Amino acid sequence: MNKESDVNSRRGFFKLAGIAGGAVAAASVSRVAMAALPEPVIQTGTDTMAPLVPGTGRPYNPVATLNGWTLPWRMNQGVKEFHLVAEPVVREMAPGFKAHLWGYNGQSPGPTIEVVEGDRIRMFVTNKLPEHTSVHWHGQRLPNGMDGVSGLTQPAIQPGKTFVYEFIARRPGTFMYHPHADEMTQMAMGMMGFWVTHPKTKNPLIDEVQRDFCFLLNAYDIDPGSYTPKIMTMMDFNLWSWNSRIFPGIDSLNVRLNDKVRIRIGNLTMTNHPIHLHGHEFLVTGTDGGPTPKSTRWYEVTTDIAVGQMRQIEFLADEEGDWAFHCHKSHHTMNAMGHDVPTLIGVDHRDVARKISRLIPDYMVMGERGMADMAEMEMPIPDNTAPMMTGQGPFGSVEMGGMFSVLKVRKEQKTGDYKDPGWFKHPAGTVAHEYTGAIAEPARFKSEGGQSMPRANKNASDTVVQVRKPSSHSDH
Ligand SMILES: [Cu+2]
Repeated sequence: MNKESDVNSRRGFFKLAGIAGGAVAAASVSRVAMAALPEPVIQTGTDTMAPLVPGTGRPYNPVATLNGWTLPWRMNQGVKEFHLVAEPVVREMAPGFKAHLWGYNGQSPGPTIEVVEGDRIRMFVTNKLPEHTSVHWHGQRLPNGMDGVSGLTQPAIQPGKTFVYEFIARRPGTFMYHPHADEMTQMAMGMMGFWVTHPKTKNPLIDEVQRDFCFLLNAYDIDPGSYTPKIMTMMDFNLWSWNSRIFPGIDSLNVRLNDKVRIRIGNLTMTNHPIHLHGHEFLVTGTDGGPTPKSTRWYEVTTDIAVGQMRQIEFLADEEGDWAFHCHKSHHTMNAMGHDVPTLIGVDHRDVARKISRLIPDYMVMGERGMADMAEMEMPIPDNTAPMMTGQGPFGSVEMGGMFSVLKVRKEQKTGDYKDPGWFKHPAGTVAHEYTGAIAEPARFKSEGGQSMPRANKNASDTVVQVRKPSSHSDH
């Protein structure tokens, strides 16, 4: 995540700040560019870009977009001009796994838009998709005709056309943008992005923080071995992603010990995601509606983010370590589950699977001792399939995928440095370890206890059931 955007600097159009130095970005615009549309800035890398320190306009503390970037703008007589290009993109969702998506400016999700409360925004949107589109500025106060609902508030932007949206960013907060034209297709294909309006002056409900991250929850249904999402899917997604990346392809969130940290999370999937942080308690300080009143805040370690919602969480990172940060729906920390695959717990199928996969490329089986097997076996999987649960930690496989990352809190992390510090070096004697001493008989539950009333139609014999690992993936 420490690569500078060579695309941006090569063009000399905008420069991103150095990752550690906090150098101020220079914005210079050629005379040709001033006369025409702002040249679109395209980004094809998947690293978390250093926050874009504003070179023009009111100052603010920029956000870091997880495995993403902020779109540079140009100032044109006091108006901030951006150029979004809606287009097909290739997104590497995890190392070795690429998806053919739709997005903006070379990426899905699109770049984060950062402005300041009171800014006048002019947003050029060029449509390079094979069908019409529009952009809805989710959560914004704006003139009705700028709301981006094709058919209702504007004609759709036809392929090859450029539209312009113009409005004032009236209230500070976290917003999203996405098409409001053939949404089912376009959002299932990855068209979405973040928008942050920073406060103009000190706001009693918006604290200053040392780290400010943002990412979108999104989901795809891409068959093993294929490249393009299935757009009709409503329930059976198999790739649960943050900013169209899946663990272990999601960058860690790296902070300095005792940093105040803000994370803005938007949900543009078809289901809710209880997002859970280890080792710290956080407050929900904002929604898409703006900062929450202080009297409504309470500490949590999990917050549910419903469909179409944004939640902004804040905490003091005062515990050193590598803290898991993930969706608490266990199916959402898995990748590329085959649907309708048989449960084969108790069967050693490694050799069988290899043979079958030669005949049926999509064939996958569940692990014989539960799903943890899948992480360690060298399962033959079709080309371009996201590996299942392959995060490798310092102590072995993490057995996770999908919506999972790590909050890394370090004493020696420098202010403003977002680089990955590597694995936590645990102080001696602070890691759970095998116990080899004598073990007393453990206490065990002895009786099921009573009941509130006698049961009618009691069966002649008792029934005992066995819990099986789920064999399908359809009930989430
Ligand atoms: Cu989830």
